[in-house]
Amino acid sequence: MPFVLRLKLTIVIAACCLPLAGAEDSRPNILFIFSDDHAINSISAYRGPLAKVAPTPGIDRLAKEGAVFTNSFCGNSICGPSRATILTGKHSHKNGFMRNTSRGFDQSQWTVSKTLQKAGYNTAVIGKWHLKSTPLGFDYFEVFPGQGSYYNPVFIQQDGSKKRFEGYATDLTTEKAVNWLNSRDKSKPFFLMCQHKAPHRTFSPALRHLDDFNDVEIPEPPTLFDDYADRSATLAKNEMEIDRWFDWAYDAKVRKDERGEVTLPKPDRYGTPEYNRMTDAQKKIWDAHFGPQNKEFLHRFAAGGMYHKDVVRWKYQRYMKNYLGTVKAVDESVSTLLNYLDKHDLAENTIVIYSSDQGFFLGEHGWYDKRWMFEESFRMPFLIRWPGVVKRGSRPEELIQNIDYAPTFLEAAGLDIPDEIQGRSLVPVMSGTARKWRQSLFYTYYELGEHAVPQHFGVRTDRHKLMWFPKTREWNLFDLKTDPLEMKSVHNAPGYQDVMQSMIAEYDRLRDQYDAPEITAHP
Ligand code: SGN
Ligand code: CA
Repeated sequence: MPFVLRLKLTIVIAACCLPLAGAEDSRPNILFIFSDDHAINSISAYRGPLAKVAPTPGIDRLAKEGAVFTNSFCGNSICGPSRATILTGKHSHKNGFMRNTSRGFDQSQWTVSKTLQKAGYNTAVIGKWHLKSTPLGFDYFEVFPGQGSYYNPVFIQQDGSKKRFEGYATDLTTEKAVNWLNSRDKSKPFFLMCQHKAPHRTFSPALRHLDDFNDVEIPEPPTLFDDYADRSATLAKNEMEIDRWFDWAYDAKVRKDERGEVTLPKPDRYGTPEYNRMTDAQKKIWDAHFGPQNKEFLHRFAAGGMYHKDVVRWKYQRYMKNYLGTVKAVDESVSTLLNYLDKHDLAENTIVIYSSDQGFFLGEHGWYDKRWMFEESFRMPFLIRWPGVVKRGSRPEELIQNIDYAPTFLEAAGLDIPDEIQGRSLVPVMSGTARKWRQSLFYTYYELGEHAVPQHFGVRTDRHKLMWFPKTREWNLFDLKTDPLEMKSVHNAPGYQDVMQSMIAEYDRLRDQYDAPEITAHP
């Protein structure tokens, strides 16, 4: 049977089944596996520069059995806002959660979890939430307070109490997701958001993965030593460079009490909160890994044999090995959950998605962190398996955004999409029936200064990207075909004036379409 027919049939059956108590509900389950700050360059299904040294076989299984969306983006590259957009299908200015510092997410508004729950789905969210207010629209939740911790983390229980669990955050989140799958109401389809803390800063791997990259040299990005020329003056003012901002103890894991007489240059502001949370037995494993390597580094550094760039390179290797180490447990989580579906005969009727709240800089432009509209942080991974609807091994190229997730879930569940939703269901794209799709994406970043990233707004087509920096009143325009690394703005280049005018017009059209506030305006 053609998939469109099959889909329609599923929806009809679902609609018929809904009111009948006891009748089987055949609507698809939705398993949404989500992580925090996972850049596509560290997922091998995206075939990026790290695919060889750090493969992700668990996530790649989704690519083999489903689709990898190769042009998937967020609307505002920061955690809380991305999550609020996923729940509401709306850009930040419409759902009100514009910054991580925004007041608690307004739960009185429409959300996809409330709607699915009301329509008879058994719903749960486990792991990172980061929207401050108590989750609503979930039959079950167990979430981290704020950012959560990697080792022996605390989870907020449904009765509001806080409970500490011994173990590693990613493993515990997976375990709790599996426990919930076992104990859920099996007469209903489920919607489960399994949301990991990893690989967010402070990039702390499961202890079993600490040694995994010991003998590996991680390839450096070509822009590791970017000088920020030819772009907005705000770039050089960033506070997220591995060189000047990657903290020695906090990020690079060279603890103060390990250094003896050696003085390290700045930045050296923070301590090692994750280490302090460990049991003695856990610390022993940590020390066995980092201890000798730190000793060797400190010796070389003190002997004067390392020049400035050598130190940056050393920090980059240290950063990436830890970041990729945390990804390993996330990847194992995906495998565990897929195996669970197989074992319980759920794989055929469960939509599985892997995504992350935004991208991340893995040394590109010399950076860690995200926020900028540059490709590495603007892109979100999006892989989906849905047997019978999504073509196995497909790689759709349409421009998609996190506003599209909620309407996709609704269509999958056979529900109407309210007019107020700003995104579009991806079902026609993944089933190959979309006749007309969007040609451009709208971007907004409203935060006011963490990591010294300025507010900026913009539009991206498949070929060009326009950015507007209101504070410094600068435009930047990138030709992604001739300059994929975004090293030179061509907003003033004579050959680009027509493009510039049409991109400004497109930006204004999108501001109007999405009803964006004055703050995004330009003169
Ligand atoms: C914390 C991090 C930042 C990070 C933000 C936002 N510092 O403040 O480096 O950019 O979170 O991340 S840390 O010292 O607490 O690690 S987000 O994913 O939650 O948006
Ligand atoms: Ca994040």
